[in-house]
Amino acid sequence: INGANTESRGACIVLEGLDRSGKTSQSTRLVSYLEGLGHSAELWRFPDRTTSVGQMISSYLSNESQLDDHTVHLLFSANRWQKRSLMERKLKAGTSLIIDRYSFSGVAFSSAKGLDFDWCKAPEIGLLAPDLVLYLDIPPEKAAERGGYGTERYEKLEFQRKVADCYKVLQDPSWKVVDAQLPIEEISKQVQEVGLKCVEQCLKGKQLSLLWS
Ligand code: DGP
Ligand code: NA
Ligand code: NA
Repeated sequence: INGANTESRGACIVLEGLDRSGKTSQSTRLVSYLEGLGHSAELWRFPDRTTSVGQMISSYLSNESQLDDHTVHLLFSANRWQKRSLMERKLKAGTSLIIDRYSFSGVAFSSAKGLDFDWCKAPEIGLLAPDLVLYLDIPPEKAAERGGYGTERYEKLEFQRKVADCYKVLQDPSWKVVDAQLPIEEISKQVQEVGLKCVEQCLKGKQLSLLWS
């Protein structure tokens, strides 16, 4: 990426996991922790339901509209592309982005429906690659027990089992897998430790890269 070489920058940290795995609380906590240490950090989430594309996604998820699976996949991807340049600007300006779901959700949820894996990855090519992926690992059955699912389209045990299998295919050794069944404070501790290490590497000028790398 142009001009990124040894500039100090913010870290791009993505949290992934099944619905009800605790991503949202852990992302929020990580942002507070980093800010408490004096780092600039923002909480982001995908889908970003505030954009025009995000509103289409939102109405699909709440079953207010029906869309072909491929179409939905491309909308989720477009929703990330809508934010790409802002992401790059923020990171280069030194703000770390803690992101609740990203392209890995895109591939896991769509390939769980039976769409071709490589076809699912294709529209994500060229988006910024995260510096760290934190995977909150929870058995689908346990996630389902957590206060029950909401009424959104994907919040069904049978489907979440498939998503879990797809995440396993996507996982690589660079991911940090955290046991999401540990006490919340223990999870936070682990998340903070690797999160801070990642932020420090980026401050030292770790290069930004692109998906899929
Ligand atoms: P959330 O706002 O994190 O609860 O996400 C809403 C739902 O959408 C959740 O079940 C995960 C799913 N999801 C998130 N990103 C994508 C994506 O890129 N593609 C597909 N198909 N589903 C996604
Ligand atoms: Na959800
Ligand atoms: Na969530």
